[in-house]
Amino acid sequence: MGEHSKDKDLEPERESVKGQDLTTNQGIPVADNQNSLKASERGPTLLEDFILREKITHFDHERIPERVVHARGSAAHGYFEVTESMAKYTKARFLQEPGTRTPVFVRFSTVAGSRGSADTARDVRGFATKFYTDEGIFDLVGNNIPVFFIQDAVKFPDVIHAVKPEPHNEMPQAASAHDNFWDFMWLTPEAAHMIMWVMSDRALPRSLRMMEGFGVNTFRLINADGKAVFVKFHWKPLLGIHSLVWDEAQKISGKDPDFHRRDLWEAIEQGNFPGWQFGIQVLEEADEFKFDFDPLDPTKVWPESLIPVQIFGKMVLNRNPDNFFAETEQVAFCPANVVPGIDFSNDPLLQGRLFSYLDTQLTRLGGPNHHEIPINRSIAPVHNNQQDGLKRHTINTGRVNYQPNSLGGGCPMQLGGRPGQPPGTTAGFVTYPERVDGRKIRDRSLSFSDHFTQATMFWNSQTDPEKEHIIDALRFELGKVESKDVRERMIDILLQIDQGLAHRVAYGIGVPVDGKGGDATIAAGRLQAGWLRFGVTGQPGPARNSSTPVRSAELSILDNPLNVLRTIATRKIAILAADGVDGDHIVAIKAALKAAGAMAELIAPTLSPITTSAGALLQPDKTFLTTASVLYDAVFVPGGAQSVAALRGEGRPRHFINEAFVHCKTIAAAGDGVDLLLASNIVDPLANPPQLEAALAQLPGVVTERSPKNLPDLAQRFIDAVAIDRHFDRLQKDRVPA
Ligand code: HDD
Repeated sequence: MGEHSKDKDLEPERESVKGQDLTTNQGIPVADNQNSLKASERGPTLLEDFILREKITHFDHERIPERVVHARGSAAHGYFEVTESMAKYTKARFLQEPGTRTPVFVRFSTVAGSRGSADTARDVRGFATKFYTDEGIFDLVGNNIPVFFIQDAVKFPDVIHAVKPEPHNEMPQAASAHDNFWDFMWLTPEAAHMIMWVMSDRALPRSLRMMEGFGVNTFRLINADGKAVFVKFHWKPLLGIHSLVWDEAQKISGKDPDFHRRDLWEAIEQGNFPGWQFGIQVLEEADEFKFDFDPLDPTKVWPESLIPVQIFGKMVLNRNPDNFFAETEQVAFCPANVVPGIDFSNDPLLQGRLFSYLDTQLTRLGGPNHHEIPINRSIAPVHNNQQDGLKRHTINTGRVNYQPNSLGGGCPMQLGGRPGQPPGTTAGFVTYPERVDGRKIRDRSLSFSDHFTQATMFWNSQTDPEKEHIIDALRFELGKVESKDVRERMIDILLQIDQGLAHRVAYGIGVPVDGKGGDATIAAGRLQAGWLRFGVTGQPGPARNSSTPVRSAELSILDNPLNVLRTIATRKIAILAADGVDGDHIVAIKAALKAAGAMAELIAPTLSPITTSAGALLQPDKTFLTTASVLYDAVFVPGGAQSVAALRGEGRPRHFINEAFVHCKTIAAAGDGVDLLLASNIVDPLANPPQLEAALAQLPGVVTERSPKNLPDLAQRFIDAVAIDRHFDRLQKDRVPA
């Protein structure tokens, strides 16, 4: 780019800052922001330089403590819309009328990593939604996994200490594959179900836009008649549920640590607004004891085959934040923020959460006034006599700062007990008058003690490829554990879930399970002895739940009813090309992809325009240096002998295809493009000497056309294959390491 065009680029910016002269924080105009005040040109800097001091002081204090969990996050604005009235279940005003829209701000996060850690770590994802309702803030602070590691909040600091980097050397970052985590896990049998979820592909979302959300804890809804029901909250993604594979996730951590943040940001910038359906599972109070899992136990799901999800609304995220710090970083969610018509259950995990969030925010956001930060402000007017404190922005007026008062006309006045109100009727938030009777006790209900039945149900509900991924994940995680005892005890835990699973993992991590080692009952005895020795209470009881189904389709990703609708909308397709490419192939495939809502990027050896065989110029979007196959959902290689010869001559394009193949992605080629596939070592030349090309065409998810007469037909076959997502049925997929 020449000097001239550079200057031109800058012009609009200069325009936009006209009238915004640089000032200090006191509004004093600044004449020179390039030089500090010195005693002569080469002399010392003067203390008097208030401009320098103010600027450096502010900079020195730019960092605030990161969240102790969920530090790494990405967020967006949007709206929630009621599609079906919820009046039957709740009096919450924002849920009454179909069509009512409520502004929301949603922050997604990983749990274990620091603020700067990579997006694609194996981890639970936070899914926290702030509803700015006209009756105040409702925060639904959930995750993308419907259960949790522990049943009682008193164990939260321990589970988090165990998963975070080990305290002596601060390693490993954003990873559970270390001794402390798995030591805690074998001593925490209630975590067995959650372990299955985090070892599954649920912990590797393809996109924040393609994952479910769950409120996890059990809440209550109360209707206008005062009738209460227990509920679980659900978000169901309109794009379906999709995941990465582990090798890909690890590589993305290096290639683009902002992978999920960028994906969300770009989708919204491009107008591809992500959406979710909002639903609830409802359990009548009368049915509290109907099932033999306890509905208050946060390590259990309510299987959807027993209690279906009813859909009542939808959420759309349609605006990126203006400023990351002001919004995404400073937002403060709290499960205790509920509006009239929504209330808590006695889930002991939820009860502890009600305390923790505001408490942690007092430190993180510097005092008791962080509700005044713009992103946290209620849109319903706030009137009370709370005052002062660090960082107070509100200027309270008048002399009266107490209630009840007569000098201020009684204002602000509570809503209950007003003159003329019939006794017993109260507006405003009223806690559900649940009857509580009993002795104070530090113990756990026996109904919380079946830790393995639902873990087994989760395992049984997975398809074969998903089971393989769980086995691989456990082999990876436990394979990194140095303590032999911890590895052995974890196999004992897995034996309580499924024998086959335990044996496969044991073999992978060198734990012998032959003879008595592989017997679930004997393993249970070893675990009991260990738990007793290390002071664990709340061990599993003898009985297994019987009303839990053997399997439930919504627990699988591949079998999930949400994935019935196969769409390639917003999927990213790589087109590999060099000089001499057949431009018609690119035009045809791009048009078809666009019509299907997908996005295509042209990848070439350099960013210089490439010339098609017909002499047209095409501008590449990326090069083989600046991008990688792991950042795409599928690959297309157009024809053009010269282009294909150039790509064959380089290592990177062949690696690109080979890697996409290993990750089970769809690969298509037209004309000479087929030769690049043949050169990429995805079919074994020794095993298939004369029929190499025929063998290629047999591979699931490989779409080829040597002499393409009907490009739209090829494009349609490509799109159909991309819509299947991964082709896990490929034989020998691990034969070639990528
Ligand atoms: Fe938590 C943050 C979700 C149990 C204590 N939690 C936090 C966030 C999410 C969750 C999504 C990030 C919010 C944001 O984006 O700012 N937490 C959950 C879920 C849980 C859960 C779904 C189980 C049902 N959490 C839990 C327990 C405790 C906490 C049992 C403590 C007793 N969580 C916190 C916290 C955090 C937090 C320490 C850190 C930053 C913050 O709150 O504002 O208070």
